[in-house]
Amino acid sequence: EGVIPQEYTLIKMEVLPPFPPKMSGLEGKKVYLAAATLRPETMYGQTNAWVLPEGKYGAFEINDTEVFVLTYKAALNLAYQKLSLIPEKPSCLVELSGQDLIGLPLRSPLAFNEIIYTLPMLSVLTEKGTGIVTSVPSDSPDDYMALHDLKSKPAFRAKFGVKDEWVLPFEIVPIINHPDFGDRSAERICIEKKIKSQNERDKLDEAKKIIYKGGFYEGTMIVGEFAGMKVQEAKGLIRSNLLEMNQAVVYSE
Ligand code: A2H
Repeated sequence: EGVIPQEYTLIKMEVLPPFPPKMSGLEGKKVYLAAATLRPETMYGQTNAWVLPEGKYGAFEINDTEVFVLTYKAALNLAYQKLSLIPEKPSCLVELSGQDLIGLPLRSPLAFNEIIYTLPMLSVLTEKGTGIVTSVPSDSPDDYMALHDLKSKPAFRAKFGVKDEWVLPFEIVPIINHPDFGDRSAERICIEKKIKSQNERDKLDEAKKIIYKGGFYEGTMIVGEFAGMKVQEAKGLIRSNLLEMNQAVVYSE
């Protein structure tokens, strides 16, 4: 919690009907998991969304037709940023746990995978962003290790009721070429650092730092509308497009 405001892009990950029983009251509305990211240029490589299983979430009315699933804290911030049906007051239609969200099928902007699923990650912080994270295992060591854990540990899937078909078909999607770590930089650094699971916090933080620098300043987009362009230049263009298409909104905290 610093004093410098962090500006995120909230990616509107559309929940595909039919909704599960707890969410049946939302039928007829456009419902989105709102994922906070600092890397909108990586959205091509999304393979899933992450929630904290024991986290508390809600479905909040943003306007007459749109509902965002996120934490109460994020809904309150959004309400002060003019994104709430009731001005300056979150309007919660239904309270949901992270566990309730696991398995929801989503359609997310720019993702090459047409349908992706909502899965558990134990390092999601409910105090940061929206408590919803979109997963890009090509470029995020956290995302890579959490997906690796789910893929390689059937007992971990079983514990959270995760079906094989929500996880096993999803492979890394190369999207950015990193000068030193190639086009699956997160996997590469996790192997080099011998990171064994999503719980190795210090090693993962170190891995993130190492690939971020080169990736951002010298990385090149290898897919999408801006293929061939440096990440540094493409980032703002991709973000503007997402905002213009109403597939994302600005969020600061
Ligand atoms: B980033 P900062 Cl490809 N709990 O998006 C844990 N992590 C969260 C979160 C939460 N509540 N909310 C957002 N995040 C993640 C993409 C990405 C991200 C890539 C590479 C690095 C990266 C895809 N996941 O972040 O602490 C989100 O993951 C590296 C820092 O506010 C968000 O951007 O700086 C980032 O952490 C925000 O972290």
